[in-house]
Amino acid sequence: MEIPGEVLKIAEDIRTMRVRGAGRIARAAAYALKLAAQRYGGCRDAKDFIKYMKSVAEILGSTRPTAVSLHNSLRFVLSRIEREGSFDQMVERAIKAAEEFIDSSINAERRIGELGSNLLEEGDTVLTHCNSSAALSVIKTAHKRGMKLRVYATETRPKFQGLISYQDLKNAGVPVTLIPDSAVRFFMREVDKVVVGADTVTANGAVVNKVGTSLIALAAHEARVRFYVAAETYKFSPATVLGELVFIEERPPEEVLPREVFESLRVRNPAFDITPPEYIDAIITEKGVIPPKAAIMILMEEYGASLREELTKITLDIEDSAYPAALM
Ligand code: RUB
Repeated sequence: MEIPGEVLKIAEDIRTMRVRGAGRIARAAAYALKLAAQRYGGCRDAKDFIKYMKSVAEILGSTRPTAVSLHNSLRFVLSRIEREGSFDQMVERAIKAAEEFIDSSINAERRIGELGSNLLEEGDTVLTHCNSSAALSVIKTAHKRGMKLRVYATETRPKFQGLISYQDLKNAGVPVTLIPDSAVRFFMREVDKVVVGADTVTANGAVVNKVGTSLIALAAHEARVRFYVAAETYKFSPATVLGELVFIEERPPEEVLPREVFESLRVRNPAFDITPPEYIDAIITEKGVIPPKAAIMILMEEYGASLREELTKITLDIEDSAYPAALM
């Protein structure tokens, strides 16, 4: 079944980071599924349609491996299609579910801004890393409420997403200064709060975000500066409840150095790192501000039924195992 060019273009835009940031990626993927449903040209058979939508989801899901938001948005739409009986109902449901996901994602970002802004105080200096719409929503909402803030935005090498944050904050009227990533510890003594985003939150409350985040968390911890993560609940990873590890994307060396230089050098370019829960004061979600250790509760609330099903399967597998139970 042919996949429409516009859908493949969205996948390519995510892969090449023309569309980037965990929230935007998730919304783009939902939109691509909606387009795929609208442009479907195969036979009007429910099974064929599901197969087609799954193959579209597979292409979209393979574009950026770390952000669980992408997979959760695909799962959100696909699981709703599967509940329908007829072909027509499935197409209609795919379009509605994609729109529902996009709307709720935008609302979640706004709500995170409202809840997170309560954590900031008049006169605060805030440091942010990379370009997170959720983190910027916190800062911009506080600014809109009349709070006087100053912001340090890290450059975020090698892709310089910090410049996007800088421009966005400047446009919103927030006083902002750009600093090199390596200057974070130097400036930490002036910082009152760190606010960053997340690509994935694990069941134990660890946060996967742009590489460098965990170093910033260490510097904040050392200086006793509060470290907040702004993350919608669809950035929480259900697979980590079952012990799955988060795959960290490594991007091409061309992003670090021009080809003529790196050809003689060995270069590695991880896009994300992991900040342990011990270094995080709170995660700001649209459902409330939670301690990182409460991540499992969010996951059970969001995915409880399917997780319980998976956990039962694991138990059954163990029971069926030839390995003597007494040795387990
Ligand atoms: C972006 C990044 C952002 C999170 C959260 O990385 O790490 O902090 O995705 O962003 P990249 P948001 O530029 O490699 O996609 O809050 O906008 O979802």
